[in-house]
Amino acid sequence: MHEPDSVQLTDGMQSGAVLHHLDAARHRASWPTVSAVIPTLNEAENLRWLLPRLSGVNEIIIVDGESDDGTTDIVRKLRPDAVLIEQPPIGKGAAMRAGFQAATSDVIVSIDADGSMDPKEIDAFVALICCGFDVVKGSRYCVGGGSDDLTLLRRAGNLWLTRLANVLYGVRWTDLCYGYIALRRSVVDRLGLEADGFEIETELCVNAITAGLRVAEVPSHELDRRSGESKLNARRDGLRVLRTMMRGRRTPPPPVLPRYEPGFEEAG
Ligand SMILES: Nc1nc2c(ncn2[C@@H]2O[C@H](COP(=O)(O)OP(=O)(O)OP(=O)(O)O)[C@@H](O)[C@H]2O)c(=O)[nH]1
Ligand SMILES: [Mg+2]
Repeated sequence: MHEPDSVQLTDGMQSGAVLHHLDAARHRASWPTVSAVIPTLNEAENLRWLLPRLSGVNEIIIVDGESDDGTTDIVRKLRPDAVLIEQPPIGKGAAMRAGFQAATSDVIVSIDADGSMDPKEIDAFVALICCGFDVVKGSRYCVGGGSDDLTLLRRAGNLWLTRLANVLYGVRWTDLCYGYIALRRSVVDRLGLEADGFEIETELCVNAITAGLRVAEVPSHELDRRSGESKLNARRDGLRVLRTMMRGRRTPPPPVLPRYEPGFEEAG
């Protein structure tokens, strides 16, 4: 993609339309490359739905936890160009961290393999990164978001944990425990991620705040898991989220670094 050298003024074309044309061309030219990082644990059937819908991303990174349902065979068949990392099933967090380290694009989008996150929403996440945010987190509870999937227990737990995060970190989030998240690859190392389990999403968001990064929410509609079983245990993983939040609050903030400006240069 390149900037147009000139724009032809055709009959009836107003100057406003020319500006719009130029603006659209400039935005197309600066659209970043995107890596999708997908943790998988026995998600073969769901990947049949997800992988063909990821045509808009530049790189697909699958981190598989030794699935025994043919997940890796489906990946090799449907997307032979995908980067496939295999590791023991330590947890979603360990898988996401491995995927982040392997990614090479400007922007990383983490997306579950179970078909609950619609790849059509990726552009909305990336657009906010282009506006200057470092981390863009999906929200099922802001206007325009929703969920077909949350049980009452999970909904109540997430609401309580989100409110606590807002108090502890001085933010006004509407949804804490949701894994549809985009981030600039250049900020990955500043996040200091260590979580192995489902608390990774919380760790990513609260560490972004303590590192002085710019975090935004974007509406997202969570669909039902298409098939297979959830690996999340609301009580056990909720407690891990809580511990992660408390620990993050006690950790002294890192030295203040200059903020990133919009653009996709490497972190210095
Ligand atoms: N590699 C790897 N992936 C995992 C592991 N645990 C979970 N995942 C993946 O992480 C993603 C999220 O897990 P889910 O079980 O869907 O969790 P959830 O979305 O909170 O639960 P549901 O709403 O019931 O689907 C899925 O793509 C899983 O396959 C693991 O130990 N290793
Ligand atoms: Mg899921």
